[in-house]
Amino acid sequence: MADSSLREALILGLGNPLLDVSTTVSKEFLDKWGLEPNNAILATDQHQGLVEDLTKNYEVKFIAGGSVQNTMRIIQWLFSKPKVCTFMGCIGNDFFGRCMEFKATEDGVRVVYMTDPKEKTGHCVVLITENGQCRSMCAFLGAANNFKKDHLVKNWEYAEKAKYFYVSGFHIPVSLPSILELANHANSHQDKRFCFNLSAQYISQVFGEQLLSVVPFIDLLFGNETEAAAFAELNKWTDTKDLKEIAKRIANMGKANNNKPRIVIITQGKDPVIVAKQNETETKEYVVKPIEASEIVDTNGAGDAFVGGFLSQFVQDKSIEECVRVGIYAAQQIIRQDGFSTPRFPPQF
Ligand code: 26A
Repeated sequence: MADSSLREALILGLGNPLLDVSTTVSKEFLDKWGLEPNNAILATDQHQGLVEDLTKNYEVKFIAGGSVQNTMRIIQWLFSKPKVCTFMGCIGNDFFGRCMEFKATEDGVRVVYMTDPKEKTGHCVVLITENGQCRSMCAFLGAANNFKKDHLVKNWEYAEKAKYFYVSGFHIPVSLPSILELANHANSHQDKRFCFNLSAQYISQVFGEQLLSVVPFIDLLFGNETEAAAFAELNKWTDTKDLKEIAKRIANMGKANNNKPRIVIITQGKDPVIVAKQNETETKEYVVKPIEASEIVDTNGAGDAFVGGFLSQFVQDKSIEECVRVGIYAAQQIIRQDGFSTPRFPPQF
């Protein structure tokens, strides 16, 4: 693949580094813990003992995860050059943290973790049901929750070097000041782009005000259909449920720098990917080539991989059509696998 435009530290990701504790469970297990089949939530007191119950009754896999870190890893899989992606987040001074560092580094990502010696590395319980079609995630953030802007400022050279920034909505409750620091930096440079993910419904539902404070800086916004609907509700767009219309409205929300028109990309599983651009009347739909249900092992991380595929082309100034095509390719590779591991074979798209 021609990647002459790629250089070290071109992309900077900020998110929660989490170790996934993943397995397939029964519907009864989900019900017992009050978990929905397809959701991502933060663990509460109600989930104390979940990991113990899980590891006692099921064989689990420990896999490096965290949504932004996954996206950075898949981008690196698509590039032959290492360290194009830098990733920041907070881990504990423990075995799981070091395992994750090893894994991400092995995948070619430069990790610039903050370490909190007082907290354990965060983990995320990933429960697969319905033959791999559904996944319920419950995150115990641990050290990931303690990321501080100081760490970003201390390592500002990576922000200076980066041209593309990618942050998840998941990080809003963790360090909004860090997000706004990056967002403002990208905003004040005409050649830089700030990319963001809606991440989960609860971000719009619980952290709506904070989310809206970031929106003016977002150049590229990713989300799925349920997250877009929750965001529409936050904006009280009660007159429509049409995703294309919602995408268009998001694209045209107030922007701090109108010289960089916003692009909104909404995925909806096997249904078409919707792309809306600020100031454009037409919203595009891109068909997803179906894959056999029997090929689907685990949909966990499909959204992260889609963003990775998309950005891998976007940073090379490819057309939106090409970005979507490679996004779908990456997502379909990941759902053929158990857990979010970068494939052991070179990409072919
Ligand atoms: C704050 N929350 C809930 C989270 C996450 C998360 N990454 C960051 N913050 N909840 C789940 N994930 C990650 O999503 C990936 C699949 O898309 C999981 O770690 C999993 O690897």
